[in-house]
Amino acid sequence: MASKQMLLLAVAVAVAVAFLPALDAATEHWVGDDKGWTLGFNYTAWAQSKQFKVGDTLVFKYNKPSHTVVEVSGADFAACSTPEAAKVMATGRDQVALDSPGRRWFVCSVGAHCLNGMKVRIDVLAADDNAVSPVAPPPSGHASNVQARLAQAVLAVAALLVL
Ligand SMILES: *[C@@H]1O[C@H](CO)[C@@H](O)[C@H](O)[C@H]1NC(C)=O
Ligand SMILES: [Cu+2]
Repeated sequence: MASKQMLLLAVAVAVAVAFLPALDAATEHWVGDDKGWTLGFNYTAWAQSKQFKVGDTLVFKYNKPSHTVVEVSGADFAACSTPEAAKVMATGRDQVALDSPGRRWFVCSVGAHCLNGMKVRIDVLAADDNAVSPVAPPPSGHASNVQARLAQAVLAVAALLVL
């Protein structure tokens, strides 16, 4: 009789499925994917195709002397200007932790690279936003989310037992 094992397996599967989306691991985003941080790439379109959340990391990869990464204000982003005091990252593999929700702007400070498209705006979502759409009603609190998932798991197990 394997029924007890089957039941345990069913419970394990149901719980795992119910909790999978909640485990939503932090993502390391390679800016520009395999193209990296370079000229001739549309970072606006790139950023629109991604979802950034608190806990994720940006990695700007490029040939070291050719480019830089500078975090700027929205106004400087729009104007492609970099303030004297701005911190210039230039290692060729610059990592930026997305540690709080909100909008951030990055440009390359070399020559006219920013004007030629080496600029990217990143909208960082709160970590527990399952934000498929940012205009969705505010998600319920984490605790009630867990309760809902537990209820799902119990229902799934019950359904399996009935079958
Ligand atoms: C980059 O992509 C965005 C979004 O798809 C688009 O609006 C924009 O015109 C593109 N920019 C260039 C320079 O092609
Ligand atoms: Cu550049």
